[in-house]
Amino acid sequence: MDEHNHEKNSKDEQLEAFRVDDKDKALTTNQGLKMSEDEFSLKAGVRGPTLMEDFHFREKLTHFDHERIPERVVHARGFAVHGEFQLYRSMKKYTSAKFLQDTSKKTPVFVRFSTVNGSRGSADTVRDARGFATKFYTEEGNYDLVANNIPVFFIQDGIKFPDVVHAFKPEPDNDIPQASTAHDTFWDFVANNQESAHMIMWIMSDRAIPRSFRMMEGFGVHTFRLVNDEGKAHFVKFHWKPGLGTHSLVWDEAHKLAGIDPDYHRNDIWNAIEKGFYPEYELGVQILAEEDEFNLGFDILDATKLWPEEDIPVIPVGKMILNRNVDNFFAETEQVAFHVGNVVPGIDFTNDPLLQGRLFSYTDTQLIRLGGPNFHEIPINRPVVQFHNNQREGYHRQTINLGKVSYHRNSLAGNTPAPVPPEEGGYATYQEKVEGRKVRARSESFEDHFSQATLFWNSMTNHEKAHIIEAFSFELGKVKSESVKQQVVDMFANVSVELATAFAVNIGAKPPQEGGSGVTKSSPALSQENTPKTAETRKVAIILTEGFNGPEVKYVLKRLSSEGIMPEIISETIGTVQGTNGVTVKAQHTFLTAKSVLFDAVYMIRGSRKNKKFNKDAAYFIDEAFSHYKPIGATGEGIEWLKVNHLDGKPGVITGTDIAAFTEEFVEAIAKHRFWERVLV
Ligand code: HDD
Repeated sequence: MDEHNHEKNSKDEQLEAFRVDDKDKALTTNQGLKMSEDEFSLKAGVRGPTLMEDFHFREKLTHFDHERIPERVVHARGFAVHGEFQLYRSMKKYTSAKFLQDTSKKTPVFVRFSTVNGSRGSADTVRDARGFATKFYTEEGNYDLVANNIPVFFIQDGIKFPDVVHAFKPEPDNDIPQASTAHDTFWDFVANNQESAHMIMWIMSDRAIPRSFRMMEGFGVHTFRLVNDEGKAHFVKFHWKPGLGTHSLVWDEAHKLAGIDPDYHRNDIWNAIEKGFYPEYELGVQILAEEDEFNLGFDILDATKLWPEEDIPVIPVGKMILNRNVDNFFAETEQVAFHVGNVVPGIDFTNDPLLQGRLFSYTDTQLIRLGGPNFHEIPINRPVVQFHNNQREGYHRQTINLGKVSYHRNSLAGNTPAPVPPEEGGYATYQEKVEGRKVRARSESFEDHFSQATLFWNSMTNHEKAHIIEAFSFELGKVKSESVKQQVVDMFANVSVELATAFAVNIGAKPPQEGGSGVTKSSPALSQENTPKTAETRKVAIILTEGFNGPEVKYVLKRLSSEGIMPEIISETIGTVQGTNGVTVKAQHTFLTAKSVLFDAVYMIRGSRKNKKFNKDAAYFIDEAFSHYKPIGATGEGIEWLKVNHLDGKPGVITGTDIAAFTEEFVEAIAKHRFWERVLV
């Protein structure tokens, strides 16, 4: 898809002014001086010493030496894309935010997805929460929804953020392990900070190994406030729901992908957008009247709690479409600066102590990361509306503010820039009544750490439960301290005795005698089994060699493409492969470049009788796909193949001689994604 087909939105137009195309241009220094030589430093004699005078050498090397900026202290590894948001129902009843009132407007957005724990160069598919940060460039200034793909958090108070991050980052003596929480300090933190129980259940679940950024939910986590034109407030939780549904990898697959394609999620979304498969997410809100603040059975200011969707439905209000990749990773993705405190009139905060901690941290971190107080002037961070105030100077200031006045109140500039009354769109903080004594303490209403962790467990299907047990067993299996392992078993006995017993046995700890939180309720919305499933954009590996059945393959490829499925062909060599009836196809891969974990399904057409290595690799490929529960299809000689490899007749293995019927069944299987019942075969 050619990005230039897009109509430029206001953000894109603004960015255009900063784009530079160096192609076909003369090489100059940063001072604009054309240079006649760029490969050799200036020397006294061709074998002599390099001269201090060489300004070109000095400039080139100095700039290079300063190319890196500090990576984000968390969410260092990320990937961002541009898009647009459009409302389908006005939220005027609840909020004066213009971008949530006008259904005819498209608001430009920039979204950065990230892992939390790993360094900038770490792998995409590690077990972790994912960041899902959206900057809305609204007509009233930037609004940032800095969300995660998990609706709750590890801790309840921002003052503990450095502790949880220190515990889950690599251990400080040897900087091991990278991008993994499978180590002693993390689990020691968990066992000794039991408010983490609910979030840990999510982290041990399939949610922490998403199949794609395109297939993740997003959650604002905190309870925020919406305030309408009359000044009336409602509590709100924000949700993003992906059009393709919420889907995951399996752990073995995620592990292998980390080596085979550390950029797996980057490639996935970049390629989808380049091919015109634009990811879509619906914005949803859960609304709670102020009068109901204390009626939910938990404290809505506690960030370890979600509002079950069956109790408070998620109202869909608009759609975000991501339709353009960045031009430059550093300029855009690396330099974008999000802040939970970037709000517009009609959106306000609550006293959630985690949210309050965040309100401090985000500006502070940009100051060190982006090197000064003017990071809002970097093109990707600029609002699409003008900004005017009396802030001046500082590193890298770009704006040339005119006149003598840079203070308020003044008479020389008619007391401008002037504050704007709320009726005319000026931001006014919601006048919440507060009273209390100054205390450092946890509210009693924040003390239940296990009920919702059990709710989550109760809501899982059998295979989801099995994955959680496997994840605990893996992570704690890597923990060296016997005491920490036992503490974690004892802690999670409060969530579910069944769960704690299962992983205690696997890790050689003592299973609990009793426990449970007494919660029997479940919330179907928490299980990924209840999310939409589709064959669209799933990747299918097509295995064939010379002499394949031309008409059949042509038919199947056409039908798969019409469903938005993305087939890629694997053969003995890359390039043209000749089939019967004059049909040729182009193979993109050999088994050297294609591994089964890179695909969602396999279609086996023909192996090679001559090439033993090819046959062996194909068998390994299909066997691995089978063990990851993926749909497998075969026609013609492929059917014999599956028989030899004892896979025919198994769940999700589709074969057929009637090619039309086979194709329909195979497409259906692809839309099912995984055949969990294979655990039993
Ligand atoms: Fe945070 C980055 C999301 C709690 C402090 N956070 C960051 C990013 C996301 C989140 C998505 C990456 C933004 C980007 O792509 O540039 N953070 C969350 C969510 C939280 C949360 C959903 C809990 C509800 N964060 C949290 C707390 C604190 C921080 C409690 C500190 C008190 N977060 C930061 C930070 C980061 C950050 C240190 C690092 C890089 C940055 O801000 O720009 O300020």
